[in-house]
Amino acid sequence: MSPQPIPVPEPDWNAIGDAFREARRFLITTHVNPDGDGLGAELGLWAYLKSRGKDVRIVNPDPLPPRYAFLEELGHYESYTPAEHEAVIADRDIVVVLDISKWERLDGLGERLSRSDARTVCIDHHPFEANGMADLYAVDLKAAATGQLVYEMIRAWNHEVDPVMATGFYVSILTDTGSFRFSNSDARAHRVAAELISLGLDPNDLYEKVYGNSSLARIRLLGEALSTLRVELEGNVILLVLSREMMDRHGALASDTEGFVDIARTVQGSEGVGLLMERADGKIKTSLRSKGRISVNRIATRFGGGGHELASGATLEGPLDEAIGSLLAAFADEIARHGTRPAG
Ligand SMILES: [Mn+2]
Repeated sequence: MSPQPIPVPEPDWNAIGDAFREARRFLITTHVNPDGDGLGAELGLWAYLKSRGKDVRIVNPDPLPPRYAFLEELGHYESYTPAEHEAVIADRDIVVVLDISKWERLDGLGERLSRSDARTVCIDHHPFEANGMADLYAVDLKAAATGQLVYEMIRAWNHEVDPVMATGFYVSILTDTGSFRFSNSDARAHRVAAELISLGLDPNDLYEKVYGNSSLARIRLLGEALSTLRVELEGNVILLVLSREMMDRHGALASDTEGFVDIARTVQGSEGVGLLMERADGKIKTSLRSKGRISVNRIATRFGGGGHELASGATLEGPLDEAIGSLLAAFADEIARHGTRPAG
């Protein structure tokens, strides 16, 4: 028997507006390995709350990836350490969790926040699991980015969007749509982007800051990853495998691998793509993509991860060879669910 679908809590901006009005001290956070959407949504919400005279801190499980260092000129991002943040967390009225709806994806910070007395508001566009994380949810699976939802929230309150907020929201949409290429690049995402541009934002400048700024290590690692990519399951699955040795030899950071999986996804004829990266702690970070027929969210969920139907991720136990085997077995099951394509 398949489980009953869980009703998705649609955004009730009035309820969130009431909660925000009453509160003074805010903490904003997003998932581990923060991406452009989480970080952009945080910046926009941070700038909005500041403009309302609120005491607001962005505290994340991980530091800002170097690619997004330019956001630091606009907002202030903190990386969680228990000693430094205990007092901050203890006096918060509201915790706003962006781009994720489960504490597990916030590591130790999530564990601490789950014991906080603060009200929790979750704004997200990932498949929803009713897990009681938040007091108030705004989940919209059709939103291209969480930053787009935060923008729509602020506009629903008839508040002006200033250049800092606009930058955050645009970075959210730009990165979560893969520069307006993915299936979520709908009219609504373009409309919001157009509104942000009409506020004076420079799309080329932001594109260059996010994508035109690769470290040499990233490009060299990409070259090696592409020349060693593996074609598996009769051509249905492409794997990019990044061993610790490769990462270290190129001096690459985990954040340098962002987007590699989307390049591999362009290979014709495959159903899905997986990137496996061996972390310093021996665990294997994976990013998964589907070309449309299979659900990589279902695969990621098997390993305690998640995401969207066509783009997901999870962290697997090492060693690398075993993780490759487990992932391929999960891909094989998922492909079998949908039947194989006719040959030729
Ligand atoms: Mn997102």
